[in-house]
Amino acid sequence: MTNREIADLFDRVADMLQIKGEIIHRIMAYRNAAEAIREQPRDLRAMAASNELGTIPHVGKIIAEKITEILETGELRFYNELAEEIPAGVIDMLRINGVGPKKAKLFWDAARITTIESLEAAARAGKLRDLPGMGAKSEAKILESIDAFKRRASDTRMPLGVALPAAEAILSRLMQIPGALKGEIAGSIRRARPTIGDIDLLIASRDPQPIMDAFVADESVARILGHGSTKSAVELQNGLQVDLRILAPERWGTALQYFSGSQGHNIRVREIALEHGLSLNEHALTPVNKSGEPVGEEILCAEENEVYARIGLPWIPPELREDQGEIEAARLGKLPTLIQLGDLHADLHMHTVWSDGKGTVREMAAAARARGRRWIVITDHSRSAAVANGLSIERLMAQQQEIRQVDAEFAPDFRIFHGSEVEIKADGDLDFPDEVLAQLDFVIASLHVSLRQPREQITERLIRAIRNPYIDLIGHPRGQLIPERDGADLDMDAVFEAAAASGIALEINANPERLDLEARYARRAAQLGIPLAIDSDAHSIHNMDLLRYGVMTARRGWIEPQQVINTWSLEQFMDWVKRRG
Ligand code: DGT
Ligand code: CA
Ligand code: CA
Ligand code: ZN
Repeated sequence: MTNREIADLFDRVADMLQIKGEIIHRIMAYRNAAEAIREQPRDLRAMAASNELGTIPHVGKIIAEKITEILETGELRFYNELAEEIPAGVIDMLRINGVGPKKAKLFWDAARITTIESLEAAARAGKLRDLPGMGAKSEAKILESIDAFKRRASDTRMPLGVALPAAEAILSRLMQIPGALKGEIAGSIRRARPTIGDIDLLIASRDPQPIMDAFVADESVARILGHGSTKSAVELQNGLQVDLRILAPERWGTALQYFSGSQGHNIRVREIALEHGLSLNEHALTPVNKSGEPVGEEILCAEENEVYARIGLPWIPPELREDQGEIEAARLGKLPTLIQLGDLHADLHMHTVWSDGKGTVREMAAAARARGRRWIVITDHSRSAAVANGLSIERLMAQQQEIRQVDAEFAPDFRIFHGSEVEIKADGDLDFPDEVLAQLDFVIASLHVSLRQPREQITERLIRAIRNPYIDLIGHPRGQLIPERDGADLDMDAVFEAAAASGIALEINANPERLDLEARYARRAAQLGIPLAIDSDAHSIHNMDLLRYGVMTARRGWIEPQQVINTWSLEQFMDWVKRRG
């Protein structure tokens, strides 16, 4: 069994315990273990053999025993016992948005529904609406969710935040092998798509065999799908496919250009090459006549910029290569100067132990300073966010004292400001009154609850927050979760119009589970002159390193440094905040 299969099994155990109404503590033990196993790059079998299972977070003695049982017998008795009690289809129903364990049990007990298909049939026949706690509305919602589920099930893309670290780890191991001259992650990762179909690795070498052999034997590999001397493919423990191609260094440029995609971009580039009498493929440029027959020697490109230069274009940053106007901009010499991680001086959204974070104010500040930031804003959750241990007004004011004290310790080279991530409540009210907000240095407002309100209602709710002069930034504006939850049904044109009018900033939340605003919306917002912020939303020191995903997303959205408030000087930032009230 692969790590992923073991993780899936534990998730199913958690689902079953949930339907049985077990205590949350017991359910979370399996959920957390599943998540940690999915993120574990090393093969569990090897870790079990060397007695290292206990080094995996959330894997204690009981879980470790269960892993060992699965590895030795191929099954888990505890799971089998639960499966005898609960039909598999009832557990599948939990994957439908709006069907939690209570509803699944209700449908099973009261309506004998034990599969997603029979759930859909019952909803279509109008048989769910009369069950306790249900109605015509919730019945229609379930039908909608079943449709969304079917779309998702046919799409097995992985979040960038999972694929990129996996790709980096493998590539860095392969680059240690003598003879590996250049290496790069190509494909959709290089273009910073928020979800990834498969990983494409390229290596330049004159001696491919040892690198290929090491690749298919890598510790993260679960299955070998193909093993050749220049091209191989494997499936990782986490289910991702990786393609590796190894080529001669003099052909590096054409290969990297080709395998970085997108297909749409490449089609345009090939057309332009033909206008120059050149046929372009992954190996080379070849002079051709009007009927496309070769009329000269191959032109090799060792660097990617040579490919573009040969056809009269400047090098185009990979994040832009989606045929979304980059070819036209390149031809006109109007490509943007894209933002880079080093341009960010500040992180304006993070949590501490005061709410649901893991670090203290002092720890978060020290970690941010160590990462080269010059100031941060502490923005813990507000009082109605009870599950996130949101701060009451009293605790907020106590926190302010602590922040002022720690700020004095760090000033003047590094500054710590006091903010809040204020809930926009279901009725559209903000969680703190204006006179409290006025005492904070920088205020974020975010939607976390009732994200499925109808378009008009949720748009109006967000716009009310945007118009409040004490709010400086809207956090993760759309509320999407990658890969499983679409954003709220917002009228983004109306949101942008209100934001531009109020002068508020909108966030690109860098957490790879959010990446919200996503690139296309960030691009639109910036075109309208709306300032953006790129924030880690860190809940631990370690999360601060997620900022790079926000930068990747911003680059994909054509964002230049001055459009992002985290790149401004401290004076410029403080002036802007002061003008806002
Ligand atoms: P993904 O894997 O679905 O997230 O997206 P990509 O863009 O990584 O796509 P993938 O892995 O199928 O192929 C990597 C790149 O190779 C792709 O972006 C462009 C290039 N490529 C692959 N197949 C074709 C093709 O049939 N035609 C063209 N023009 N380019 C291709
Ligand atoms: Ca790919
Ligand atoms: Ca591929
Ligand atoms: Zn947050």
